[in-house]
Amino acid sequence: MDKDTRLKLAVQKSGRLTDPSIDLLTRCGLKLARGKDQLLAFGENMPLDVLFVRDDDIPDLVQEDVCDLGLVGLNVIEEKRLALAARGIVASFDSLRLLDFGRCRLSIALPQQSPWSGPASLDGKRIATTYPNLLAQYLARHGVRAQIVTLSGAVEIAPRLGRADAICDLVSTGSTLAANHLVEVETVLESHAVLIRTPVALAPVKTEWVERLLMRVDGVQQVKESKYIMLHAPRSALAQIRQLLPGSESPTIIPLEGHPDRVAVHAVCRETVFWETLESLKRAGASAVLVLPVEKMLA
Ligand code: PRT
Ligand code: ZN
Repeated sequence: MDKDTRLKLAVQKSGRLTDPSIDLLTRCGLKLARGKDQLLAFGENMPLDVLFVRDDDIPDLVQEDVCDLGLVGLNVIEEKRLALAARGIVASFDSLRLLDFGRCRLSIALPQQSPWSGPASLDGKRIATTYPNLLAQYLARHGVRAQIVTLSGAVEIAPRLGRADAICDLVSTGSTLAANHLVEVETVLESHAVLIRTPVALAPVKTEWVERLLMRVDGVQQVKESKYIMLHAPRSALAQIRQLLPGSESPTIIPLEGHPDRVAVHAVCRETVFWETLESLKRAGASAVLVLPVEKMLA
């Protein structure tokens, strides 16, 4: 019965995606009661429970319909999709939303002294990775014949140990590569976290909650950079000021009592508001400029 009324969402138990995933759900209004075993957290104010697992298990849980939804890296999903395809199975998870966390890239990197003149330089080489399927796809796309050395971790030390000539691994800041004297030469996949769901039809009450959750996710992602700007300006400078407001739709223009030539302008800006923008606004004649954070937004 419960399975028909409560959504189950898989989230990484402990890793890079855990905190931003919980943060997103909290911003979407979910209050979680975490039980003693901490594997399953009960949603107190939504019919949505969270299952904490290893990120690699998330596509399977959605594929096998144990969970309706999952928050996981695109790298994990795409690797899984290819692994299933190799076994003649069509992956059954749909990406619902790209999320603005977990950003990284799956890249090819070589020891500093290795020559590089494009993918053909990998011909006949051994490449260590934990993403054999994505790497194989990349090599095939470039017509390169190389040996894939599949490891379960510590890929970055494989060249030093003499186990590989190159690696294909996740990179975010690049400091791990630098510390291991490796140079990033090609991007195989740009990645970020995604919200996935089972393609299996859900009970109406669950579908409704998926839609509500998506609307809230969109709202949360939109407000991250958004600011509410209030300022006073000469009527004559309005056109210029509107152009200066980053990513804003039609602002609200309010007359100022006793100042027929000046107005108050209120606008939501969907892009970062830099000091430079405020300085330009001031030069255009704006005064009393206030920049406020936006907490929630519903289009
Ligand atoms: O235990 P579990 O299997 O759940 O966790 P895990 O160890 O497999 O995953 P975890 O927590 O390391 O990463 C989870 C997801 O975060 C990945 O699948 C990616 O989608 C995303 N992500 C974002 C990253 C990175 N950034 C990242 N930098 N995953 C791994 N890294 C590694 C990188 O390979 C390097 O070894 O972190 C190290 C530091 O990177 P630099 O470039 O900042 O030095
Ligand atoms: Zn993992």
